[in-house]
Amino acid sequence: MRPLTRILPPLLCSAVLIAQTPPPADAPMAAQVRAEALHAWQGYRAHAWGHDELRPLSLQPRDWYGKSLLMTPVDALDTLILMGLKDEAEDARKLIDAKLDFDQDLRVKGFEINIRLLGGLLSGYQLTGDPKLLALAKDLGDRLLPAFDTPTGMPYQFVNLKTHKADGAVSNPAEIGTYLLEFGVLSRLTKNPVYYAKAKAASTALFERRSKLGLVGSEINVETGAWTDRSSHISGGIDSYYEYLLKASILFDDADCARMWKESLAALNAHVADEAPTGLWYATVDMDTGKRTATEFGSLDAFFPATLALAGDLDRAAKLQASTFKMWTAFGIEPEEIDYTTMKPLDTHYMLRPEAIESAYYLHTLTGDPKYLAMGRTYFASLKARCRTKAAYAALKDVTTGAQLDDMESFFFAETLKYLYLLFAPPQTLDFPKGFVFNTEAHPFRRSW
Ligand code: DMJ
Repeated sequence: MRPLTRILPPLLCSAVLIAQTPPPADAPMAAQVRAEALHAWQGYRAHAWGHDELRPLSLQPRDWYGKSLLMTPVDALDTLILMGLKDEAEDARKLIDAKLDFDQDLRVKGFEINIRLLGGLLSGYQLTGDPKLLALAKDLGDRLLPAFDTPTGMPYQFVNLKTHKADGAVSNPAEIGTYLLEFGVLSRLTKNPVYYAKAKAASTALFERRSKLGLVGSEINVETGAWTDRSSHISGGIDSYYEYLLKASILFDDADCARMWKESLAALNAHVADEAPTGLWYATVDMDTGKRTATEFGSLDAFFPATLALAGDLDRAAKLQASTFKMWTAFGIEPEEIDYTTMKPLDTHYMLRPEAIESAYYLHTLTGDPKYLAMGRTYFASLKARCRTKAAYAALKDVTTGAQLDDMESFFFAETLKYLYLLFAPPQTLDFPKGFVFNTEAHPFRRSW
């Protein structure tokens, strides 16, 4: 049995209504999610084993950079473990041990490689104790470090894993500020402070360039430190910069990150939040004036109820989650982006994204309210009805027509299936939030060392 009182991160949670009993599980639903994860994994296993991803319609493998970095096995490993898919997890771990090699002449995107591969290797190491996974993580961390060699300390977007040449000076807050957790865990596990020091310097340099309103823009030059796009929002390109300030404050008990998070959150709620007739949303505004420039909201933005809930603002989290659920049910599954004033889609893709499900999982865990289980059943039914293919699961090109896309991103295993499973699984499956913090790719990092 879980302890009766849920212990939340001590940080910002004074106003939290703590669920007094562990939220109930739904074992039959958990079993169904597990069976669907197995279906998708077997598709990958049969048609794309050893490659980054499976193309679920043509049944061809896809490698992001021409050569495989085992994106799907690394991203899926901890999900397979948590689901108790022991043979599949062992196969994935052995493949990673035998084949993953970062000594390759590949120009990679630091952000994606960090959250998926470094994150997956570190959580895989923490869950299995396999020292090879930590050695791979250290090797990868060392190869990502040269990206931080800039006049501002904010990293370039790209780095070559072999030559260490870095490029891509015009970056964004998410790609600059989403290293804190992985680099911090790597520092703790290797007892080498350099990784966290670099990541924290980057996030701090970004924070210091906030506007007078306390907001950041969408694009910044990491060589000059000048903003090249001053529009501010919580969506893709900025999202996980905020998420990591909060999570680093919890995972590393970092008071600087806590201060930066609190100040950022106050600015977001004062200038970006929009109480519209259709519900609570977060808009796009000018970072200097706060003037609203767009009323777009999308599937990526749906991470924010989880972040608000973790920070202790359950009321606002619940309100925003109600809005994102409206966005999901209006189309039978959520589109990539809508105009929330008209509820009309602006981008009709659904990329198998996890954020709405992630937020339902956090809210269910933190409140025990069964309405989030009901939401989860809707999410699962939509996914199965719209995205399931003979061999796996496919993204959607158009949520209004149901046309599928030949694409199954590795985050479908790392995040979408994991959060859906954890939502229904018994709470003892993962001691969250007391024992773990998730990185932005849903890799759970232990809160003890
Ligand atoms: C994931 O790679 C991560 O969650 C990232 O923070 C945002 N995009 C995808 C999932 O939608």
